Amino acid sequence: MAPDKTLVTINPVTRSNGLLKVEVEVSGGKVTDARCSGIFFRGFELILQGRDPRDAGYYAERICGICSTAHATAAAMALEDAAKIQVSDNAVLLRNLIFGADFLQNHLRHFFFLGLPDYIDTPEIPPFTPHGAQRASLPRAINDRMMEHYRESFRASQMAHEMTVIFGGKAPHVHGIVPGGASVKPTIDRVTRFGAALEEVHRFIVEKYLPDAMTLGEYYPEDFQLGTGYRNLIAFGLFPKPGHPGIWTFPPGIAKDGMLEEVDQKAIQEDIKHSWFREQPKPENPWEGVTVPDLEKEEGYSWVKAPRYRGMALECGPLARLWVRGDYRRGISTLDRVMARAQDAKKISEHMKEWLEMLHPDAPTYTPFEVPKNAEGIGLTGAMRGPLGHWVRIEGGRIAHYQIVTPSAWNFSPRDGRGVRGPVEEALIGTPVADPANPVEVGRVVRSYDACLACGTHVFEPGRGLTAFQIF
Ligand code: NFE
Ligand code: MG
Repeated sequence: MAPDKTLVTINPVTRSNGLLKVEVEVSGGKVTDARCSGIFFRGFELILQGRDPRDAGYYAERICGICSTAHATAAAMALEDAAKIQVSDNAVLLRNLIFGADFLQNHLRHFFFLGLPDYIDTPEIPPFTPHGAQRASLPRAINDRMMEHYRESFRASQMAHEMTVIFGGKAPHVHGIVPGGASVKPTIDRVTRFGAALEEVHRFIVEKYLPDAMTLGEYYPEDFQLGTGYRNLIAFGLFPKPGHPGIWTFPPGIAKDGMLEEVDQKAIQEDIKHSWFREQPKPENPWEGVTVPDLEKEEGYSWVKAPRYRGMALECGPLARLWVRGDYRRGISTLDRVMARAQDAKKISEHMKEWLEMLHPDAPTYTPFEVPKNAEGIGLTGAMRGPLGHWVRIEGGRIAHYQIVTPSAWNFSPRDGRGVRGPVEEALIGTPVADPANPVEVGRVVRSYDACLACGTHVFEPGRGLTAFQIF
């Protein structure tokens, strides 16, 4: 490292899900290199081996407390693909509503609890203390109004969780999404309760969340220059359209150099050159890829694998998905991610109102699912942070192979064997850092991706000589 360079370690990055370490090299007041490390390993793909396939969703959901419904959905879809069954329209609607409510909960919590304290002057009381170098350029009245919305968002995100519970049974880690459909009937009382809560949450999104996100755009325009990254995006299809098998409410796609392409799952490979997994001759598609931890690997610096698409590192999240659908094309940056997520919440809540109207109290919600003796299946779905894939191979009626590729693995991947940085590592390059002792700018870029390292790493190993760092 050149003498004018400072190495700054943020560990863990606070106000994110799971344990993420970010190391940046700062030179001339800017980030010149970056490394993102997922610093815990949980081994869910290994835990699933040899189990009854019907348990896959229940185990996989426990990867995460914030996007558990995404894993329930992907697991159910993978098993339905293996069993070659189609779920009923009523089941599609119920699952979209359960999953949609979990999206709203996630986006509200991310904006108000995790992201907003980077932009407003917060009171000097826990959980906001100790105050770091806060950057608060908002007029006092606007700042106070947003703090008020911060408090109100507790109620709104709680109501979104309650909606998940009405059809999902519990939250997080719903019981209501099963291979074959949904397990809870849409009785009139449930539909009514869901509708009333949806109305209230939708109103909060339209009247408070979305305007607040736009206000940040007005007062912090410099953040449109921050965290731009590769500008290449990926989305999987999200929310199947009832009555239209294979068609999605939010379509899948790749935006590369501004051009849209279709997604081919066969072009996805996971590179593990810099991940703590046993070396393999080449990057593998999840059908061949395995999970064999190797903590002694010298080049390793993360428990996150590096998903690549034809060798490309692609960014994902609400911005990528709305970009592919043509709903948001303002730009690709830190603040664009924040604003697109707010738009996403509004659009999802509007779709949910339509789906609720389409539910039929007497139509079937479940198609009998039998575990196939030997079969393979893939479940691909959009999730809160981007594309999620589950790959399952069943042999002798048990799970023989299970691979999971999560959104946060795409975004927070380490370098690959060709030295290509992960998307967030790349996005950090050029970030101005006014005070290396308090690198708040780095935190803002990282948080715009709504990191979830619980999903990304899917044996917690404390220590490793890492320093704790508080950057609130
Ligand atoms: Ni734990 Fe998750 C989402 C999945 S990973 S949050 O969304 O899948 O990014
Ligand atoms: Mg995996």
